[in-house]
Amino acid sequence: PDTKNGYTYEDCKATADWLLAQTDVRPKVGIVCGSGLGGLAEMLKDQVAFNYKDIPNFPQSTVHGHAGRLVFGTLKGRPCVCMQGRFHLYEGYSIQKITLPIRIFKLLGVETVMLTNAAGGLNQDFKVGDIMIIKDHLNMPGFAGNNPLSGPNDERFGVRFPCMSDAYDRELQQMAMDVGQELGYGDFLKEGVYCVLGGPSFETVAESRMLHKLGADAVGMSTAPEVIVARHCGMRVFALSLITNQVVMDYDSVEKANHEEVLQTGKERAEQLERLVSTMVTKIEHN
Ligand code: 6GU
Repeated sequence: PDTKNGYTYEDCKATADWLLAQTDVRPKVGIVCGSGLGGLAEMLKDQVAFNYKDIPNFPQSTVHGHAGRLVFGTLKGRPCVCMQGRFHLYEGYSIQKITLPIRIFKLLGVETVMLTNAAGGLNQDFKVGDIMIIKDHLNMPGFAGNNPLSGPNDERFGVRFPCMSDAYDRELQQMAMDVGQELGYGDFLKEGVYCVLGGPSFETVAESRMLHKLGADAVGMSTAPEVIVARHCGMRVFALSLITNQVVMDYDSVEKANHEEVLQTGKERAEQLERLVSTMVTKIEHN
């Protein structure tokens, strides 16, 4: 895979301008769909879609369950752009490459980024099928120096040392709770801290116990790097995890994490998760 790790402002601008020349949609909301959660993209009206392989500078999705299309369109009249399939560290791409689409969002005019993912539940009160509103994250690759903002900083995107204590927009979290209640999702709508690991191997029992002790409620392999890049360039962020499996926390368990389980649960709850996000899109105010 391509591991080019520096994309200049001009690289991003070239990609954004290439896209803007081919669609009249001027999205205010950018959505990133997680594993098995790409159905949201299908809800867009008057679609203009691009395969990742046709977009200049774009990586390609290599994971089963991820389609690999950038879809422009409207959700109940609101202009949106949606990544149907995202990029992960474990695919071998640099962290700058997996977060490139977020900067493209910014240059397309996006003001609010909404992300979804499939995650394993660490919080013992969570059940498979719960939807977790992400209120904060633990960025484990960042602890090891793998941060998407490593390298020269371009002030046209943001400051050298961006604040992350307010990464997840409080108002949007509250809106999700309210909308979720209205839709009758109260029983399975939770909130918590998302922990990202590099993957692709799932956690050992010792690792899962450690993450739980550190304050993580769910664990996955995405989202936090994208959130960092989105906050760096001043976009509002909202993110949801679908709890697709309970992480194995003891040595007696006969459960084993597997990708098929992740995709199956995704299918069952996906529609409700998609309705939550699309309803929120119609309520978000933009300048
Ligand atoms: Cl159990 N772990 C990780 N790291 N990612 C996941 C997952 C588990 N379930 C879905 N995605």
